[in-house]
Amino acid sequence: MPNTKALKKTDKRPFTVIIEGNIGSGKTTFLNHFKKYDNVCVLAEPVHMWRNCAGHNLLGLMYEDTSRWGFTFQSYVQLTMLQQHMFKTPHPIKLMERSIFSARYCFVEKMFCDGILPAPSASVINEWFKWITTKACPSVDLIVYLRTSPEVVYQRMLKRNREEEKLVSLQYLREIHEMHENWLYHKTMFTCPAPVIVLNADLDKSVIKEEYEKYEPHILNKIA
Ligand code: DGT
Repeated sequence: MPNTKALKKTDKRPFTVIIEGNIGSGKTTFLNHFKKYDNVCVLAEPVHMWRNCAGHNLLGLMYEDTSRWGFTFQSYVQLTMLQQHMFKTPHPIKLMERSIFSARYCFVEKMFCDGILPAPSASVINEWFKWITTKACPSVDLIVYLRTSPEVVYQRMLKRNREEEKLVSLQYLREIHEMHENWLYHKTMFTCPAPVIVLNADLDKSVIKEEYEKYEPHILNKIA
């Protein structure tokens, strides 16, 4: 006779939180803060996979020539994000860095609006996105928006000096900021798949811990 109580416990999907924000907004630092909790599964963004897809650095190619590689990159981002959404964990709380939603609503949308991603390519990504989000149902319970100013994240990006990001301008960060703002703050673009809490992520590393702790109960005390 199977232990139904135990089965139910492990079958239950975790309370899922996606951490969103501009490039350099501190998503990794936020996730690292929660690693100390035994009941939290922390999933970092698969940047290492984007940098090495069977030996190809898709992130680098996308920045070098977005018209040529944008579709390829976004297709792979969508796959790796789906893998993260589908990742099963026995932990009752799951934190994810970014999501299939920000990939579609911020990055793909921007490429399409800029005319960099041609309409037929955008349609293919969108059809996959619609199918995935309706049929595979990547459930999200809460969105943490790490809100920053583009000037602050630009300085952080320069400081961390990631090779592929040498081509990223302040203007690009301003535009990506606007996409996040319209989606998660003003809520004028697309729907939010879950309630949003907004943190001041401009704060310096030395004091940001207090900001995290202020919002910790929203994550730790709510189990789906
Ligand atoms: P953090 O911890 O907030 O500093 O996070 P980052 O900046 O390491 O992580 P993220 O996701 O903002 O960006 C990693 C790199 O990948 C960055 O150069 C932006 C890029 N990226 C992430 N997702 C997408 C996407 O869907 N499309 C495009 N074009 N770029 C993306």
